Amino acid sequence: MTRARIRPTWAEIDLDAITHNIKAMHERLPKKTKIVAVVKANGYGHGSIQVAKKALDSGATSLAVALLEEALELREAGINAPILVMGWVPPEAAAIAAKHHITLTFFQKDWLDQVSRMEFDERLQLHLKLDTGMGRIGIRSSEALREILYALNDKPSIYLTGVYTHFATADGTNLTYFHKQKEQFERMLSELKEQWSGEVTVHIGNSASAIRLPGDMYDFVRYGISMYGLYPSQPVKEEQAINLKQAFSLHSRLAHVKQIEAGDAISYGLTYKAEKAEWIGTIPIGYGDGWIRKLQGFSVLVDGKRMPIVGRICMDQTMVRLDQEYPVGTKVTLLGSQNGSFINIDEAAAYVDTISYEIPCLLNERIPRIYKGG
Ligand code: PMH
Repeated sequence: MTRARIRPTWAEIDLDAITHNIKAMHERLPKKTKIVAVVKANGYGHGSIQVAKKALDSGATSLAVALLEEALELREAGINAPILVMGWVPPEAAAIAAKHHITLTFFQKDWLDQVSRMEFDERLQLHLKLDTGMGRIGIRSSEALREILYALNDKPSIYLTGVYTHFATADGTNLTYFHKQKEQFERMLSELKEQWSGEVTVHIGNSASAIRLPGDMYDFVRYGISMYGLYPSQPVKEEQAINLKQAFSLHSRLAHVKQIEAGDAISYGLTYKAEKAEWIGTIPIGYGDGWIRKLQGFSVLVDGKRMPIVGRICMDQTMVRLDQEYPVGTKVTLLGSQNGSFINIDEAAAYVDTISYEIPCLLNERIPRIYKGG
């Protein structure tokens, strides 16, 4: 049963911003380099199905996720585009992937041995992951590469369609390690080509590397954070190589407005005390929604003006100091724009000492996503 939307707290996803951000990346990339829309973790909290559909309509040619479950959700929504699962999938689940034409990532010989003994109706497509310095998953040595390529020979139920790596520092100020990783990838790729005659697609870039070195991206870029209109880091933002539009905004409405007296305190622990008579608004959002307690002291927009969050953020409610009385039901914008003012997700992320990626991911399914555009 889909439940009626009752609570006045919602996230708005501007799908036209997704189109804008894909076009902005396309303009930088050479014609041969395609875009894979990364929609893992529910499309970085934006909604994987809606974003995937819009991304494909806007020029992305395929999708990438972290889990097989996420790929199946996209298939169940009727999406037929190629999907790559970038994380480790238990070998027993390979048949499900084959059945739904979902490409899996592999990098372990034992995994390959187990999967290659299975029979599938459709051949299972595989991308080989090379660990060139991220230290997470992937083949790390020439010996391991040789061994796994040898094991791939004459396997009728599977085939290698791609090879890729991931950078650990593409968004930083010092790119020495990035270039080291890139050289290591080039070395391993040429070894692969010596030992493997089949056609493979090659992809190495996330948003940061694609923005910075669009000409070096081989066949695909795995476009994640910047497709959502967020910069991978402050240094990349400051380089101003690409103009992005934030797709995600977060809104609510004042549920209660009251005047308090000098000396009155607000919320658990009484961490905020009014120095004079003040108007306080209560917003129905809290850490149970992923609006985390560390945001105490950050601002929200009411009437296009910044109002500070006062007192502890509770599980379901947050209080703000208002500059005047406002009626119950007045719109509050917690992230995004209102009447010409804007609260950037980067700013919220910096305030709680994290990265922009984490903010929409944290805002959970208690907050309905409303789609605009497309
Ligand atoms: N490729 C892989 C393998 C990834 O893990 C990610 C993001 C991307 C591409 C897209 O990167 P971008 O969003 O910077 O464009 N993965 C993660 C992660 O695991 N934690 O934060 C981002």
